Amino acid sequence: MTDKTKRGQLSAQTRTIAAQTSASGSRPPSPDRRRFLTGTAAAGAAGLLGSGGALAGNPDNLPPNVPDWSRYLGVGVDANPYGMPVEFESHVVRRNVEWLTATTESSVNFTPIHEMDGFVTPNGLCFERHHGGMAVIAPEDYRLMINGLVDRPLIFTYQDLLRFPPESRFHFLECAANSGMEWRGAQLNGVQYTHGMIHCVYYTGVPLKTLLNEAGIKTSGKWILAEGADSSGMSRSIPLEKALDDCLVAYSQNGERLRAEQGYPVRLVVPGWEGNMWVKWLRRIEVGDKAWYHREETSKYTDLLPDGTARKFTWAMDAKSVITSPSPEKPVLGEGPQVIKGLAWSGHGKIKRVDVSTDGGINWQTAKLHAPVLSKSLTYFTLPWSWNGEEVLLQSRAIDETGYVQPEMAALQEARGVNSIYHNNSVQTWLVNANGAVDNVRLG
Ligand SMILES: Nc1nc2c(c(=O)[nH]1)N[C@H]1C(S)=C(S)[C@@H](COP(=O)(O)O)O[C@H]1N2
Ligand SMILES: [Mo]
Repeated sequence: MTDKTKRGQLSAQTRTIAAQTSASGSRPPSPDRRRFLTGTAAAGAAGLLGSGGALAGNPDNLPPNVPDWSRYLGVGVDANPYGMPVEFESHVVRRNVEWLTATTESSVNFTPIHEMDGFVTPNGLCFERHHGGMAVIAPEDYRLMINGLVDRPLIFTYQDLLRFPPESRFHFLECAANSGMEWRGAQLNGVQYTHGMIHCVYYTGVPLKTLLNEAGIKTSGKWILAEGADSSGMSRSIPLEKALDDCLVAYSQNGERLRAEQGYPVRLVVPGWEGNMWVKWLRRIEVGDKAWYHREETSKYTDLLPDGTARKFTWAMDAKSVITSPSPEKPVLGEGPQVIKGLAWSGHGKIKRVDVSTDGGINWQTAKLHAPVLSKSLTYFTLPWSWNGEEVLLQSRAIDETGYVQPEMAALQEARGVNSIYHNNSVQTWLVNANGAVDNVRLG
């Protein structure tokens, strides 16, 4: 397909998106914002990196005047016993899409990944996915039972768990439904909504293997059932091989105890595998000889193929990436030098390379991967870029250490049809308009 045909198809597509987005409630750029951006783009010619930026501060605070904060003492050390982000960053929050679910108890909100500098998600910004609301459990009321095909059924208290030698690791958690709205066409005009069902934190906990060995697995044991203590009592079957490999029974995230939203006091960490297996408020692990029947698995977290069969046991999340800036929430503020930023990840190991295209996938450049590049973790990438004020189509493509290449949507649809909701890891396209505004579009 030539550049021209791509652009031709795109215009029609972009119009549908604008129409769809107005109904989606996901903040389409308002006419005012577009005007503002156009003005900024013109001003940008005066020098993006110079003083003529978009932020016009209070002249009283700018040189040669001496601002208030340089003349008076600030508040003392005890003003904030638990520190919160500065007031000017109050727009950096989790958001949900009201029409997506009937209630907030069985619902989801989204991580503002366009605001992340680097690969670590701050605890307060980790997206939440609850099936029965958020359970709040006092540590003294917490128990973890291990039963089933074991030599010694055991019950651990919270304090018991803290006595085992811990392990700490960064891992991403991606809901299998992340980007699920986008299977049939561009839907949500924001990277927070298209890709924000993901977070990446530094977990500390006990290797699940340690606890299973304490209980002693009978030779007939082949699977575990992980069960949550929330009102949904969510449970999942996990093959014993994975349970003994790299799973953690985690009590910490980013150096502090888990947030209630993330399953305090204890959650299961299943590195690289889809989010629904990471059981929160973990109360029981049963060892069995086969997978349990889960009602949801006939309708949820499996992919319905064109021939009517379901693609099941698709636990590992395939390699994926997305440009987080520019994005619909991060318009281009002016011509000239700037940086394309994004995130890449793979449930199969480390990210080996990320390619970025500014012409809708015709030419590709290699982005810089920022250290550390860790297995089954988010990886932050950047690519310096200069915008000439014309429409461009931005894409990123991740390649992981197994050699797997993130697919185009066309290839994914050929294999899976359009009836899937889950496991959309296709290449995302952003259209940068001539005024700097950015839209979610589908090519071809
Ligand atoms: N007990 C319990 N565990 C749960 C869920 C739940 O509703 N209850 N939701 C699952 C799903 S579908 C996902 S995607 C992840 C979300 O984890 P988070 O809320 O930390 O983002 O938790 C999983 N574990
Ligand atoms: Mo999920």
